[in-house]
Amino acid sequence: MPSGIIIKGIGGFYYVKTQDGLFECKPRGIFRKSDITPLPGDKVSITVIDESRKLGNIDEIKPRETFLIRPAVANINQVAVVLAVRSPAPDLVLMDKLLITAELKGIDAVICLNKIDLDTEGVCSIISEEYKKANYRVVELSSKANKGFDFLHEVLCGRITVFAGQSGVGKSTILNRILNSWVMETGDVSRKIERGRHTTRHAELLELECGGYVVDTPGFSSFELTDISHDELERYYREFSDFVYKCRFSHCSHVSEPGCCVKEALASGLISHGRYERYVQVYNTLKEKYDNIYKK
Ligand SMILES: Nc1nc2c(ncn2[C@@H]2O[C@H](COP(=O)(O)OP(=O)(O)OP(=O)(O)O)[C@@H](O)[C@H]2O)c(=O)[nH]1
Ligand SMILES: [Mg+2]
Ligand SMILES: [Zn+2]
Repeated sequence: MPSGIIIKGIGGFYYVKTQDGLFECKPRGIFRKSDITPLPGDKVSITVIDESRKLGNIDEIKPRETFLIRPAVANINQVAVVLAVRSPAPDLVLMDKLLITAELKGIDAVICLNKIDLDTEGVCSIISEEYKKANYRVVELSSKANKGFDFLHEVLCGRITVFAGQSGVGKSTILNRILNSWVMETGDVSRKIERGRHTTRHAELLELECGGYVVDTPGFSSFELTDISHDELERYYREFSDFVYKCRFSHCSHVSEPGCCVKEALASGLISHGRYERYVQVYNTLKEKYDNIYKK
């Protein structure tokens, strides 16, 4: 039984990339009965029905390492959070929420600071320093000025990466550039990433020549955290991890308690003010939500 990875699903058919090429497959009836829907990114075993016409059945879906809901895609191991230095104005709270979600799901994150050709105010270096301090890799990019793509290539090879971020920051433009230079020909249908409002809501994995896959997603205008409570928020800030367990109170929220080591680290410049202030903002929002549910 050949095995492969689902790169795309359209109208009940799934396109499975195997060593012997791309197969158009139907899932076996058993999946419908057990309520399991195959997803792009799923690693599967198939039975070949017709070798020459490349048709098959999906027999088995391997356990998922990770699972995203929007877009619905499995086995992603890296998220590239894209932000523009300008146009649209950077929404750092939205970016932090995406980073928090990645940490929660155990997906590595890299930051793509895009449209650096528009950076006349030094925004790029401020944001870049802030997130490097928080232990994130930052790729400074411009599709227009053709900058940063060598480093991006290095970051993407061998991983399954989803591009996410605010609407209009340039995700599809980056993906198109990748598509034109580093993507394998799969003999597949669509060969151009759509732009703007019509961006497909169905994820498609594009295979890189150097190994690995990339996935475009429609942009967010807002994004709410789910499955996280205020008292565990600290876990999803990489740069807090050396300090949180040293606070005087074991349940320190790092907002107003005395003897807080996170605040000490902030005062000595080891944690950036912007990230900390946004932590407090996100914390308060989550706490309010909790109080509204449980304290009425
Ligand atoms: N100046 C400049 N403009 C860019 C750059 N990259 C993309 N743009 C422009 O930014 C706009 C939005 O680009 P898209 O690639 O559609 O953005 P997106 O993130 O895919 O947007 P959504 O699909 O809505 O989430 C387009 O008008 C692009 O031409 C860049 O590096 N520099
Ligand atoms: Mg797009
Ligand atoms: Zn504390």
